[in-house]
Amino acid sequence: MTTSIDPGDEIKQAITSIKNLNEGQNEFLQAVREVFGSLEAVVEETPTYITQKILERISEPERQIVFRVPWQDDNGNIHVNRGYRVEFNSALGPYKGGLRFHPTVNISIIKFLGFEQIFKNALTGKPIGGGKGGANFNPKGRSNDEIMRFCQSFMTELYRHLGETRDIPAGDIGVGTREIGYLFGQYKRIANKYESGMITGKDPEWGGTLVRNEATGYGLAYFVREMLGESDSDIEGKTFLVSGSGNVATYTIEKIQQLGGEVVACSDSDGFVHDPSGIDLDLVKQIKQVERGRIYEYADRKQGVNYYDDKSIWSLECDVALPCATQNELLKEDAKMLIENGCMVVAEGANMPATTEAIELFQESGVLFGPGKAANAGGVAVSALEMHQNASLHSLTFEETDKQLQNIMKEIHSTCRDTAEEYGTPGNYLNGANIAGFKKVANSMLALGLI
Ligand code: NDP
Ligand code: 2IT
Repeated sequence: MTTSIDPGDEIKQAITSIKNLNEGQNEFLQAVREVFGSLEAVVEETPTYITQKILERISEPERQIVFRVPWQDDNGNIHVNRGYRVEFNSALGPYKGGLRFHPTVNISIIKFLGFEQIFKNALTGKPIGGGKGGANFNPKGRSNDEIMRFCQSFMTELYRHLGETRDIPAGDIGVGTREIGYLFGQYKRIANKYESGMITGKDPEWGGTLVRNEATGYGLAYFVREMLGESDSDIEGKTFLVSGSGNVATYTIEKIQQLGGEVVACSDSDGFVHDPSGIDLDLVKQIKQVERGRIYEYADRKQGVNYYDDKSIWSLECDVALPCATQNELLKEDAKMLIENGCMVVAEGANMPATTEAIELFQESGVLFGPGKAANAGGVAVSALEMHQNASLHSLTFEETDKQLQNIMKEIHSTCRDTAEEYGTPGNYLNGANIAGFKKVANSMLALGLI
């Protein structure tokens, strides 16, 4: 097909109009630029994406819900937080994506996460659209009762927008099995129905799926195994750095260790511990999951461990770096240190943890880079399995679900690798993930008419 369209120019123009419409939403614009940066050849091949304004439509949420969340602390003081749910795209299925409770949450953060989620969910091959939500609530230091009251207030407003065929939340930063329980309990009470499939990440005792808790971290390890396999290498004997010590970090460490890798550091937002003899995961779980404490306590309790709060975890030597904490936690300077120290592979457990400049450096230096929308898709993929199991009233064993997770991660890896190759950028998983995810969603949008 001949065309007068200049793809690079069209993409630039679309980015400019999206920027003008979303002034100051830096994280969202970063995510948009990162995806659109991979699309030149795609738009050249299919100019309909331009004439049908797919770039503008795909970057505008179908619906954005912002609401007041009033709650009372244990001393009777009243607090007001802001709640969000961005229902971004439902071309492939009902909105699906987590909830984040963290003081930094704002519309830009929720929109970047929702935007990423659209393409991540497409890569899983499951029939799920993209959405994200949360609140600028800080759970740190809050009692169990306070957390429960907050979750109840949050769900009292949000419940009307949710449902197993409409919008299905799950966890993210600050939202784990405990919070999912309180959220589900309040939904059940208001809606007066036991609608298991309206939320995922539930405790397997009452409707959850085995492996969902571990899925993001395990999935990341499986993805890294595939990446290393491309150069006939494997996890056994390699040295790993894992940032964070929450859900994703913990189960990444667990699976990497089971596969024979040596994890020598992990962190929280205050600092990191360096344990050259290998991270003792039982101790991390005791401190972070049982006591809800801080990672410096690890160094207090184990000999030969150093704690640092004045330098970056990425200054340590490693073969593989796995950022699993938060967005923009791995900067250009960090990338430089990792490359100088011989790091071969970086894969994102968190969403957008590496800055654009850091990614560019990795790619220029031949470091294999696995983007979050592919590498951390195991969490939402097992959420989809949870929805399936809820709908069919049939529960799978841990081993059965884990096997499915391994197959899904293998499939996502080969999709990214093959798509990158097909579009002339072999080894560029970022392009592969962006192109494969985008095409699936864009083609479905075209098929559904002007939506
Ligand atoms: P958790 O709340 O369980 O853990 C978050 C971890 O990251 C904690 O160790 C936390 O430390 C640290 N962290 C949070 N904010 C910052 C910050 N500003 N600077 C440094 N460290 C920080 O969340 P998850 O493990 O679930 O999520 C981690 C990442 O993985 C997020 O990017 C999330 O979006 C992504 N993700 C999560 C999935 C899931 O299924 N849960 C699925 C796919 C991606 P501290 O305790 O000090 O705050
Ligand atoms: O970023 C993510 O993929 C998640 N927080 C999990 C979403 C989900 O619906 O399981």
